[in-house]
Order: sequence, then structure tokens, then C-alpha cells
Amino acid sequence: MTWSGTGVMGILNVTPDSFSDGGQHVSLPAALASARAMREAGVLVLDIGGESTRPGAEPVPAETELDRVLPVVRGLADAGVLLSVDTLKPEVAHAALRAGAHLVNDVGGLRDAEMRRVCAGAGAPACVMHMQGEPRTMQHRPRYGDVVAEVFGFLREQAALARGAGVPDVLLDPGIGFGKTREHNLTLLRALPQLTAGPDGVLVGVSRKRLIDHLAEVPVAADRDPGTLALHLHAARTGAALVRAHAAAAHVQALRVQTALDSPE
Ligand code: HH2
Repeated sequence: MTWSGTGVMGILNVTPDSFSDGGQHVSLPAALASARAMREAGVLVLDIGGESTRPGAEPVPAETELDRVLPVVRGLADAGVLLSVDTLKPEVAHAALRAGAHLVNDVGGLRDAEMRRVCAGAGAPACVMHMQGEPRTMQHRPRYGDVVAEVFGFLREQAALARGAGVPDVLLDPGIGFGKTREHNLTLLRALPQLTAGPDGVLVGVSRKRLIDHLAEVPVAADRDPGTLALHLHAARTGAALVRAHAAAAHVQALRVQTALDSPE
């Protein structure tokens, strides 16, 4: 998979409890309508998730996740847009890839050998994200010695492990908000050029996260799109391949404007 410029990964959470869009796409027609709207807006990838990983979230059984995700993947398999499945479970990734998904977004960073085998077996690229701990407890006093060295080092090691297992391509994601304080998140965002200078594509996802509240006092998640855009435009300028966003159309528009500005005739 080759990337040129920064693409938008539109978020489609088919969950009742995601922190921002929970409950909005629970019915299949609503999910497909949102997906088609994001495709029309120009997203490169749709990221379909059936389990919330917000801080404090409890895991859901695989059957529940499959019941949520598979009808949406099947309904969009011929929609002319890349489909990503956002899951920690190899069995969900496997079934979604068979149903028509193109890539796996694993917030567990492909630490599970079975997840590496599933991606390799399907010839599917994967996103490797860093998370300290697990969603249920990850925001209880996260600690690092050197956050940049630890997070980027982990991503490079997991990428090598994935490629060694036969995963054809990987995207690296620092996992903003996943076991990180405001300072950890800011330090990682400022250090992004170190990650984008490497051979792998980089994915950044800050969409509507609590970091925006910490930086700009925006307590309601749905009000955080302007702050999200500011951070995602920064990620794009540093060379990120993909930004993961709820407000997909606004992102496509802003990135087109930034690209035009940065490309003098
Ligand atoms: N963030 C969330 C979920 N998946 N995947 C990647 N690669 N990077 C991220 O930053 C990321 C992710 C959390 O956001 P969201 O999907 O909006 O909420 P929830 O986990 O509550 O469904």
C-alpha cells in the first residue's frame, strides 16, 4: 500500500458507548448512511469499530463485536473505499477481513501473535498502535522514563515483529490518549517528525479526545473538532500518512487547503 500526502480515516463506531459517536450508528441503515457520507466527502479509509476503547471501557465478548461489525463491513464491501476493522481480537479481525475489510487497526499493537498470523494470512496491512496498560485502567497514573524513546521504540519493534511474521505493511500510531498524560501526549505530538522520518507510514488520532479539553477547555467531546483539526493539521505537516477523525468532511477540506498552500505552482 503506498500513501501520498495525508489521507483521512473516517471513524465509524458501531457501538452504544463510544465516547463521542456512541449510539449514533447502532442501526445498520444509520451506519451505512454515515459511511457513504464520509466516502462522498473523500475519506481514504473507513475505520469500523465494535468495541469502545475509551478510558475505563470494559471489553465486550467477541460475538457481540462480530454482530456489530460484520453487517457493516459486508454492506460496504463494494462501496469503493478502503475498510479498516478497529479491534483487539484476532477472531474479529479474521472474520472482518473475510467479509471484505482491507486492513486491521489493532490498538493492542499486534502484541498478540495470533493477530500477526491473521493479518499475514490474509495479506492485510495493519496499524500498530501504542497503548500503556489496557483501556479499563490505562489513565490511572501513566508513567514513562522517556516517553518518546519508549513509545517510538515499541512501535519500531512491533513493526519488525509484524513484518517478520509476514504482515505486508504496517502503519505506526503513537496512541494519543492511551495511557498518557497531557504532557506525554504533547511531547509525542511534538516529536512526530522523528517517527515520520522512518520507513513506515504514521497514523495519528486525536479526534475529540480529552487532550483537547486539557489544552483548550472544551468539556463536551462533540465540540472538540476545531482543536482536533489543529492537531491533525500539525500531524499532516510533519508527514503523517493518515489522520483518524470523526469530522471527516471538515478534515478532507482542511487538508486539501493545506496541501494547496504547501504546493506552490
Ligand atoms: N483511538 C480510538 C480508537 N481507535 N485507533 C488508532 N489507530 N488510533 C487511535 O488514536 C484510536 C484508535 C478511540 O477513539 P474512538 O474510536 O472515537 O472512541 P471509542 O474507543 O470510545 O470507540
